[in-house]
Amino acid sequence: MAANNERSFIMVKPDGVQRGLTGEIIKRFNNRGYKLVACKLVQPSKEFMQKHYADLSSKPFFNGLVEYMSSSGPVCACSRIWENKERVPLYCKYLKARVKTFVNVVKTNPLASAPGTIRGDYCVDLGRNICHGSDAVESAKREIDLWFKPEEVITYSLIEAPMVYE
Ligand code: IDP
Ligand code: MG
Repeated sequence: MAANNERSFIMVKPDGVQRGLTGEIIKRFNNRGYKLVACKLVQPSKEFMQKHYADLSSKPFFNGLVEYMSSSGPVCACSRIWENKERVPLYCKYLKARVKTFVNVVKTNPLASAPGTIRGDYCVDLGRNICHGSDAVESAKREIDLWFKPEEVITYSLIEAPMVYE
């Protein structure tokens, strides 16, 4: 089986952790065949969240976002590999669509998110949307490097892979 090993970064936000939805969110990605390669609970500082969301620093909601992400409880940071047999250029597009679709169908606002997606099923407000998913392979790389030490990202074979992939 030829597999691409592009990684995504997914994070259960503080409201998702506080509401006991961490397992549910991890399960959704597991069920679809994503391989979990890193996972930890973190209480990020404001400075850390400012770095994570640096490209949104000019937005009016930036301070509230940083406050929300750093003050009300831990977040659960995860990295996953979606193993498939597509060529990499195609795959990059695919990962973006896949992760964004799982989280929210490219909608940040939960009220606009389709039922069946994580945001569409579990939350209501824009500023309490329970889950982050990187929006591209490049941003996933940046986020994984920010959140994990290299030794925290584990290499292993998924025993069920031949049952998921032809
Ligand atoms: P995304 O999480 O769907 O990729 P981004 O535009 O990257 O959305 O924004 C990051 C996060 O900032 C969102 O998930 C949400 O928590 C928050 N956010 C985005 N837009 C608003 C807003 O207009 N008001 C309050 N919070 C917002
Ligand atoms: Mg985003």
